[in-house]
Amino acid sequence: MIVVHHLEQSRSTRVLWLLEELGLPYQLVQYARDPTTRLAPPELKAVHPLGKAPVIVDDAHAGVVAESGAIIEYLIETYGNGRLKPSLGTPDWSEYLHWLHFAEGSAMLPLLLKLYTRLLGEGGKPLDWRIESEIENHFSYIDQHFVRTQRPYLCAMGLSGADIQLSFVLEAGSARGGLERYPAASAYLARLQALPAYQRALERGGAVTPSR
Ligand SMILES: N[C@@H](CCC(=O)N[C@@H](CS)C(=O)NCC(=O)O)C(=O)O
Repeated sequence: MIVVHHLEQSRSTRVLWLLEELGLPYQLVQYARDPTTRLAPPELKAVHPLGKAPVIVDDAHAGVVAESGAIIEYLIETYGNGRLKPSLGTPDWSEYLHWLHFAEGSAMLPLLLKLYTRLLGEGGKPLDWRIESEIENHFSYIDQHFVRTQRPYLCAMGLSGADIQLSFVLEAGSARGGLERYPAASAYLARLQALPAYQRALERGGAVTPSR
């Protein structure tokens, strides 16, 4: 059985959601964050040297897989039977790849920079304008995608692994406040949150972000 190493209030909820969408059984190993630093506990380093979540262990095939985008691709390719991804070589497929990689490769960076520079207090202020303008850049890009395409999900085919991967960016945006400035992106997040498999992932793994 697939084992999911899940850190509370984190990106790893995406993996639970995907497994729920695919209807695959999985064993959940839960980790609590350090209450002061919010970092993962050292036990996660025994699973993967980076000590971060998510990590899965699938002894039937790959063994240990870390990095949420890789895990999503791995699970869809191994167990999806064509579900949750567009057909190879189509324009929808290249869009799928774009969004799948955009989430961690581009959109998370300014959010993380904001998190860290806030800890610097006044010292972080000179960077604020650039970080805020990059957050605006990425969120309006997502918002405008939905305005332009009028699609319910990122790809023309419907719900895909890219939506699951991008969901955490919007959850993080909602947790910091201000997501309502992007109405199409906000409505998209609400659509994702209403999906039954998403709800089941929350029931098993708890909230995605701390309550505001
Ligand atoms: N790009 C990686 C990021 C992994 C990551 O930073 N995970 C966070 C959870 S949201 C974590 O484990 N943080 C705790 C720590 O760094 O100690 C992925 O998408 O899997």
